[in-house]
Amino acid sequence: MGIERSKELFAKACQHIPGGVNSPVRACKSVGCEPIFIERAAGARVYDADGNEYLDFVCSWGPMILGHNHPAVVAAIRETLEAGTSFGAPTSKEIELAELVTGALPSVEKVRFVSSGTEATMSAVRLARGFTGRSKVVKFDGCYHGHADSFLIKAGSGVITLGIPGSPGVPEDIVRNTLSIPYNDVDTLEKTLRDPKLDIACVIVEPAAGNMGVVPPAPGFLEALRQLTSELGIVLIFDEVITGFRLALGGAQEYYGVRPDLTCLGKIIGGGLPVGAYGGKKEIMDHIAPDGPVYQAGTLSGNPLAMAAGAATLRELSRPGFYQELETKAADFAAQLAQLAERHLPGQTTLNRVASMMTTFFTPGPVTDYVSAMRADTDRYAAHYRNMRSQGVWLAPAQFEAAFISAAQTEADLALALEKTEWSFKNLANPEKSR
Ligand code: KE4
Repeated sequence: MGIERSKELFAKACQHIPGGVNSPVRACKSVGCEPIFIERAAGARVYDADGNEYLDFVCSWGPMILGHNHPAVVAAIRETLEAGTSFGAPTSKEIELAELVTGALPSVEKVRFVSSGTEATMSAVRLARGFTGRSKVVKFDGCYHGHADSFLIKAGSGVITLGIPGSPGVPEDIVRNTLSIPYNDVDTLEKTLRDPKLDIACVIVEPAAGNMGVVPPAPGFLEALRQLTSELGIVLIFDEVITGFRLALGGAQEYYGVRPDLTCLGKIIGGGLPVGAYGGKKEIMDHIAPDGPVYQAGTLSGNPLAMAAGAATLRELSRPGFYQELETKAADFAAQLAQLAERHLPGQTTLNRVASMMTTFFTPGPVTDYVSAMRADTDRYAAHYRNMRSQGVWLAPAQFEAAFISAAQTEADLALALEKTEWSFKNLANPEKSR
């Protein structure tokens, strides 16, 4: 499994691109190895620049729920490409994807397409502020909503944390309007939202968290969030960039039966091309330019190729039985994975799963929020990542991410992944013995 060509490419990339990558996590810094450069992908597999084959559980960080190069998606892109790539004018392709999104998500009466999840969440927060005339945004420790300034604040230390910049370049007066509180903590949530000194415009939440590793909402958490924000006239934003069309055709809001005021989408709705979206109640969305005064725009928003890829993907996801089949595969895989962990690393791991997204935390657990997730042994995760990649199984290069099951992975693929996992767990348990 030599990766010499990837190493050469990485060295070259580092001369021209910060860190040699266009998104930090791809540099594999937290798993102590160099990144592999992917040359092509098909179905459940990716192939690196040295010709090595990997069973893919990264799924491009979520979008590739159908697997790579699904024939229907490729055909839709090819057909659209023949007619041109970008016009800077409306096309019927945007209506097609908008109808699929609003048809799947009853809470989304109107939707605006953008080109990334960050654009979606950034715009949704601006809209909530414009609609309410208030300024404060409440988020949750461990939840990630993209890299817009107002989201890059240090995670709280378990209490209400007024925005402390989480990155250089983010001015204090920007993040002063963002509060971060613990996920799944209804008491702190209620105290914060009812604080008369805080003019809160919105709460933004990952309805099932994926960015501290997978952390499900505690029973009653989303319901309390919905009840409090409705009572207090606060806009509830579900950031469904990961969970949208992942947990169910109707996303987390269908899966958990809680409807937000605004929803942010990305990843899957682009079918592998750059798409983000935000949408929700008509009375709120009608505040967006050109109908209303809240400004948001984008040169490549609604790009026809991306719309076609997204629409082809959602049509496949709409097939009866799709999510049931995915759930059966994911549940069976997770059950066997947990058994292997208990056998070889007893009491040392926690497996959190929500539908077809899951994380093995190397900590006894339970993992229910940011503080408990941070107890994970990231060195052990790094060793597991390197083990699995050496065996041709490609996991997320960071403990605090999700592994994704795709429709393209077969029973045989998942059995192979479990076999390699058992080898790795044995190696982690007895590093000397299984060199
Ligand atoms: P993008 O701007 O990366 O398209 O989306 C930002 C975003 C917003 N909301 C949620 C819940 C997200 O998970 C993301 C992006 N997810 C990360 C991985 N967890 C993308 C991977 C990366 O940063 O390279």
